[in-house]
Amino acid sequence: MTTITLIQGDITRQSVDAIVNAANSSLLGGGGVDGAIHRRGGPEILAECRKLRASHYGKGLPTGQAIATTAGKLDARWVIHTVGPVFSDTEDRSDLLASCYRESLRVADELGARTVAFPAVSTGVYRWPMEDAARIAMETVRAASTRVEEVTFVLFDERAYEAFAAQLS
Ligand code: AR6
Repeated sequence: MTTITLIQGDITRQSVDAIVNAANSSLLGGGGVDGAIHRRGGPEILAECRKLRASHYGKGLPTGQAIATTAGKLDARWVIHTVGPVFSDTEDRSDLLASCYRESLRVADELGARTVAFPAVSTGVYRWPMEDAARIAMETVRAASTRVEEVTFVLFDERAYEAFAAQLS
């Protein structure tokens, strides 16, 4: 069984085996949680992202997939970078969002990570409605078969925290 914990806060401050980054397919950084992770983690993470891009993801990391780098100066062993879908009013991309959580946990298992922190993937720049994103995140993590012992959702503000908390009951 995986324990699910919710906290309101900054994911770059978490002490866990792996921190998940809501990246974009370029793997070259951006704003939001991605910017915060690279800022606090230092240039080592970006250097590794560049190498992975050159060796495996010349066209970018596809949406819904996940890859790992070391975590630089963060208090974690790894950063797992996943690419969430941009929300669409006309197309159901829920499977891609669920895939971010599933694939991140699969990578975590490969690494041997036991504690993993997730942000609310796609709910910022990518505009996914928070309540729906919370439902998909929780359902997917609950249904996952993984050796990860604790998943912590690190929600940046109260609205996000409340949306995830509503899914617990
Ligand atoms: N800790 C935890 N959550 C955070 C933090 C933080 N330090 N900072 C922001 N959030 P976003 P996306 C929340 O935009 O929607 C980037 O430019 C934020 O409030 O970071 O998947 C990438 O490079 C929101 O709820 O990611 C991509 O281009 C959630 O994290 C694009 O944004 C996700 O917001 C990805 O967009």
